[in-house]
Amino acid sequence: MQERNRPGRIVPAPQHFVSTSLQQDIDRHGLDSPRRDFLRKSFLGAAAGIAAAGIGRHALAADGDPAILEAQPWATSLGQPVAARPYGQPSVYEKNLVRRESPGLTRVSAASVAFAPLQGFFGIITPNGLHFERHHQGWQDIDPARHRLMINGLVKAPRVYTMDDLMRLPAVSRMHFIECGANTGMEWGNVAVPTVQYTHGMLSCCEFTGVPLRVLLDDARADQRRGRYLLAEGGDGSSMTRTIPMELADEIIVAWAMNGEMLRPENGYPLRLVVPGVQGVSWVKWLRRLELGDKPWNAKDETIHYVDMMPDGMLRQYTSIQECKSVITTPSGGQQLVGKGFYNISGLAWSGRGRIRRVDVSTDGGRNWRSARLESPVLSKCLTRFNLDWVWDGGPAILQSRAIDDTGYVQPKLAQLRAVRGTRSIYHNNAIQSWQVAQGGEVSNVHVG
Ligand SMILES: Nc1nc2c(c(=O)[nH]1)N[C@H]1C(S)=C(S)[C@@H](COP(=O)(O)O)O[C@H]1N2
Ligand SMILES: [Mo]
Repeated sequence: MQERNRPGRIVPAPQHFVSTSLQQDIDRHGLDSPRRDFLRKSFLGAAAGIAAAGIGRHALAADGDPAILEAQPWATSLGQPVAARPYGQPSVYEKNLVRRESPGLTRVSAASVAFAPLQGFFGIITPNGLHFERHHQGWQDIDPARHRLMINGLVKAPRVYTMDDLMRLPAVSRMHFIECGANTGMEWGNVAVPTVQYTHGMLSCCEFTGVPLRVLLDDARADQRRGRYLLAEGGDGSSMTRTIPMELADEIIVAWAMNGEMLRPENGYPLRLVVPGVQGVSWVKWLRRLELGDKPWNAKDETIHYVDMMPDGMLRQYTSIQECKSVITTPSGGQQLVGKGFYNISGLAWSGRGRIRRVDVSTDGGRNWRSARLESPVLSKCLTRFNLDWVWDGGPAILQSRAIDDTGYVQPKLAQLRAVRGTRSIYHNNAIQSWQVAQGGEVSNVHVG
């Protein structure tokens, strides 16, 4: 089962996840949300515009508020002991923030995708338990003692490594995004899904730790002249094999860790390939073999799948780099603004070719643009967080973000992308996303030329 969404099979927005996400966003943005109150207080004094907008209530107006007048149970009782939960868990109040499967997208859940809840993330790092997951034949929890990595092909000294062998080698740690080539693939023809979780949630970003591929290739005495393409093979039942051109080799990591701990089983434990800037399918999980060759392999996942359908019906092969893209994560589809005044527009930008240079934000559907603040760090082939102050006048608005990377490439409008790529593709939709804010504050997914 592929991330396939043939014409006529565009996935509608099933009613139940529209309401789930609304519930979630009422939790997140409703007046009763503890986070909202916290945000209101921390905004105070941050900028003159915010003070004028009057986000927090004046202390006198809080008169009669039990949350400030009465002693709360957490202030008058003994808390839980240390290690009550030996492996930490999120607050019960965050239980709606979970990975979600898009109902009807695939026939079986073992060959499917669970989308990351981008609307609830801060900064650029994806928590391990909320990393998106995409499997072609289900996930496995592999015994590391029985896992091996073989290096063969155009090498003078073929090798087999145990995990212990690998973890003795010099390691590096790098922060990179991973995006499935099919991310936003449901939106080529028409509005298909309601929230940023489903439009852009095949996207995550971690600090990965592992051994540079170069170290292993040197150890195996790779043929530098003839060895031009690497075949990466996974240990699961999907026979996942991908061709990787050696021009990319310098940045590739054979990784065992994400965000400071061993990989999660869903994400390839105990070993996965990290191929910065390249679509997720090449980040082979449960990595068991690397074979050096002199030409592309034309494996099943690079001939009938993971090819770009062009307007003339031809299929374009080996378009592996994820081009520059961005999306506003809040306010975003399914959320509800709670009255006019100050809001922080926040989102993510990334490019498979390098660093983000600038992100412009429009609140009027692309007529006027303002440059957003890029929060540090701004790293190559990594998510970049952007923020922009916005005072909502209570009227209709269309929010868009447009990223520019350090090659000068500008993220295209939907109409520009469709003019070149048509509407029948699945992969590599990096168009500008539009969120419509209605008079009443409801935010929804719309397509704007
Ligand atoms: N062995 C193996 N590797 C794999 C896959 C798979 O099914 N099997 N799925 C690929 C696809 S299509 C993507 S988008 C990424 C998803 O990585 P994640 O599940 O860690 O988010 O893994 C890739 N690596
Ligand atoms: Mo993918």
